[in-house]
Amino acid sequence: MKVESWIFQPEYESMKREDLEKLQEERLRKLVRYCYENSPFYRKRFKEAGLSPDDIKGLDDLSKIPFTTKDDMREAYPYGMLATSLENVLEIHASSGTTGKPTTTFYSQRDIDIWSEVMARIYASAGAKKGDIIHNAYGYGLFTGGLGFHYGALKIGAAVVPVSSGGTERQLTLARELGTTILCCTPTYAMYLAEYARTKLGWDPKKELKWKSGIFGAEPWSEKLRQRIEDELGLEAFDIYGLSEIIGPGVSVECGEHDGLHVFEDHWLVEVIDPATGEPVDEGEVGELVITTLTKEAMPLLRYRTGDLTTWTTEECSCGRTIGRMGRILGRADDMVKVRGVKFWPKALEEAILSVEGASGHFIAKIERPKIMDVLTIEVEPDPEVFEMVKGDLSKLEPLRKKIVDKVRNAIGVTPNVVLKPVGSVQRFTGKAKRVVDLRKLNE
Ligand code: DLL
Repeated sequence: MKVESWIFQPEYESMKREDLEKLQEERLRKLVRYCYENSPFYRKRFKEAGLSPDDIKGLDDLSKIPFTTKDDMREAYPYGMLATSLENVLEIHASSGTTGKPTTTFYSQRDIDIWSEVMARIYASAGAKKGDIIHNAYGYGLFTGGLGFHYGALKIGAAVVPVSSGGTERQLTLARELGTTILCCTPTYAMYLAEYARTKLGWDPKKELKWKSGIFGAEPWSEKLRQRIEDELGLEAFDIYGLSEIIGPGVSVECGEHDGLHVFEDHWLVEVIDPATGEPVDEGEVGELVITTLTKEAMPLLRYRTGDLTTWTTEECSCGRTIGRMGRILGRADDMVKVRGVKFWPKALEEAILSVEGASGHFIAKIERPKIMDVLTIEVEPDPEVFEMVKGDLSKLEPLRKKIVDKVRNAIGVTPNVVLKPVGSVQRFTGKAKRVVDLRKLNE
């Protein structure tokens, strides 16, 4: 199904690039002065770099400003990145901090207004409008997904069902009974919803559910997964990108062309750099995304290194937006796994496995080093229909298993052990999926 994608604020999303750059320049100058005057963190940074706000006159001076990193954010925990008085703060989010110190994000009223605005643009791009019923299955809580999608729905005047994550059967029942029209969740959860509807409830999801579009993000996902979700749920799937440090969801989204994600450049100033040297890469080349928050108040960030790898283009898009587009995220530099010296991203495994007919997208990959050599073992469930056909006798699916081995070997250059598992035995995720487990680290 193709929805009617529209532009919420053409005055910003479709402005002449010349005007956009002027606006960015003005906002950058203002922001730099604001940071210098209000953020103890940035004042110190500027002094250490021998910089004064007067040195930043335009976009060409951006590279004089030092990068801000996740480590800076961790060190500043809990309040060190705040650039306004605590009285102006209305909302605080924190990361789980499972790998080190957590990080915090602060929002003033102005920041929440910006968040609502960029999320409204995202809904419009995915064809949502007043009259729609938003099924918001992103987690509400410290994770920014739930609330970000909530604020955007209010802004466009759509009804939002704050179902949050988990309770899959209840989600599906509610979706059917209320007739929700737009699905918002992680792509892996969308796949699970489709599977659950089909196998556990015996529904044809396309008939029982009214979802016409889905806004999926918070984790890397492949074109193959998009195809599966679209085929099974009969909706148009849009990729959305964002991160808590910048705003939460709301940095960029696909339009109806599905040829990259439009970044709201009036708020987010983009650079793509070579992660090793910090130098800019050319348009179209892969590099690390760096973002400067041009308009934020409580926790503005200058040249924040996201760790996410992508490409960038300012070429005009046929949707009518003039703002630039980033490519779909390939992965994070630190999520890349190395097996027997070969590096790859989890997304490549997903793409390879889903390209095999009869394989489901439910898999978990484990990397171990029992002796000298790394061993990659992938546990994969067959599609429920295929599983049913052989009456649960997985030994009858040897050709399928071999096909998966071949596809993965061709995709990443490492031969995996593939083990087929009964349907329902591989872990399901309601939020961000973790499908590659590196057991070498535990044994080090
Ligand atoms: O995941 C915000 C969000 C919520 C985005 C809902 C989209 C939808 P964090 O938990 O801080 O925030 O995680 C941010 O997730 O740096 C990327 O590595 C990854 N990520 C987010 N969106 C995408 C995407 C939210 N569309 C981190 N594709 C980011 C690939 C994504 N990776």
